[in-house]
Amino acid sequence: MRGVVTSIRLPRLSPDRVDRVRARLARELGDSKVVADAASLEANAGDESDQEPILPDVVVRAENAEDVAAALRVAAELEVPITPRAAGSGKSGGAVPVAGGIVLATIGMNRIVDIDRAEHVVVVEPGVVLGDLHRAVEAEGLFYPPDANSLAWCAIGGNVGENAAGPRALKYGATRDWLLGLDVALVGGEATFVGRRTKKGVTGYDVAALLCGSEGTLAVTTRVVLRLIPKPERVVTMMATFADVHAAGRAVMAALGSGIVPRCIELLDARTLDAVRARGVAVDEGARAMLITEVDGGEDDAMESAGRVGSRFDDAGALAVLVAQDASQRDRLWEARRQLSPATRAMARHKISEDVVVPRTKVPALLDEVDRISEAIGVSMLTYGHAGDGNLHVNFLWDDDDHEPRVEAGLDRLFRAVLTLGGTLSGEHGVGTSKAPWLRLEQGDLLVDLQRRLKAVFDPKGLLNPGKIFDESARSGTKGHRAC
Ligand code: 2HG
Ligand code: ZN
Repeated sequence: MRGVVTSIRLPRLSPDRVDRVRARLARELGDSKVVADAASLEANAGDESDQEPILPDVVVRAENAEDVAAALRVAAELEVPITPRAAGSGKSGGAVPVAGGIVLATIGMNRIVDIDRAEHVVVVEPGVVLGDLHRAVEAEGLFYPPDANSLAWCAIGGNVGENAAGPRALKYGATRDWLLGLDVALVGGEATFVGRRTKKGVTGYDVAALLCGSEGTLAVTTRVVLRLIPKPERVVTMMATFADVHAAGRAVMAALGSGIVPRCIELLDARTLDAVRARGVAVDEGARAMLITEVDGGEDDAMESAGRVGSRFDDAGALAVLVAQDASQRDRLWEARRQLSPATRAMARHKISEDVVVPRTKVPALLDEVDRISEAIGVSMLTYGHAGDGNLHVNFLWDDDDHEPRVEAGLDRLFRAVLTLGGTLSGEHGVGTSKAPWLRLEQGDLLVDLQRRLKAVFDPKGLLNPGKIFDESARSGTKGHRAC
């Protein structure tokens, strides 16, 4: 059973209105694309966050941009909430239809439309799975770096909505850094292209950048234009173990000071290593922290770069630094890393995983605070994540339902500590419903209100993905002590 800490429910449509909406959608789109059977509603109710799943009233299975526009037109005309959804792999409640209404599913729009080798551009529909995109462009000798760890099932539409990142963000950045343009449809059904298809372009506001990370609250993506680069010739993967997380934290800083930019430096703390061992990866019992690091580059220089980073790890007191000897060793290590989210979920009945960011020099201070929080609230915690970016997944794991208020208190303390350290609440999973109660704490009233006004420009009646980012009512336990 998942942990349900975030629970927001907005008023729902009356049964009469539900009937009207279903009938109208079926008329506009055809019966096969408009479903409301129990299994379909349930399959579109939740995501991978701690937000309680909520059933929509109807699901539109869009097959093309015209379907998306038609659903948005009906939503506007009948004034019905509409929540876009790609793979539903999000981790902050973004795809949960908290007001019921329509779920607009774009996962069926999964064509890779064009891979332009000359321009280093790929054009895809929003339902394309990230791992499929990687394989397709790499077969052409090209490379799309963002690599959310859910790449086997997450889809590009959601990646754009959340500005998804992943381990390789250390060298290559997140989705927004690779996004050139978008075809989108607005509430009401109007459609337009925003951004560009060329490498450079500065006309007008950067609306594509604004929509990327807007969590499906401003417009719905129907096509995505992404930038590519040549595939690196060689990748070297290293695993370094340490006696404690502080030594690992020092090693991260030493590696970053080496003059090499590794494409990722992933940290796993002691409890996380137990989960890795349980997945069949041999890790020395004395190791209490691990860094998985990768460097990439040309055939000749990647190995030399790896040597330089590895010797920084040795100087910082690594117990061992091992270089993956072949593709199968490397794949096993990454498989264990990429499966950490489900593997740690299996360690307790309830799990919440945060994605806080601190300046990377402050990673050891954050880890100390995590230990103090865990002790203070009596809830087991573990941490892993993208240490090179200072972006850590701090996990709360608990079995006893009655411990939920303790977790709430722990979350509040964690977020305040992160902000005090100069950090931000989310590095890659977004605000959604999960972090909405703390947004003002980070951004202040003016910025939050400015963003609400922007939202009203795109969606004056608040029909598109309501209840996300700005709704502060999601966590009853934290109400009352949310003042900045
Ligand atoms: C990761 O880095 C993902 O594995 C998921 O961002 C993190 O769910 C999690 O704990
Ligand atoms: Zn992550």
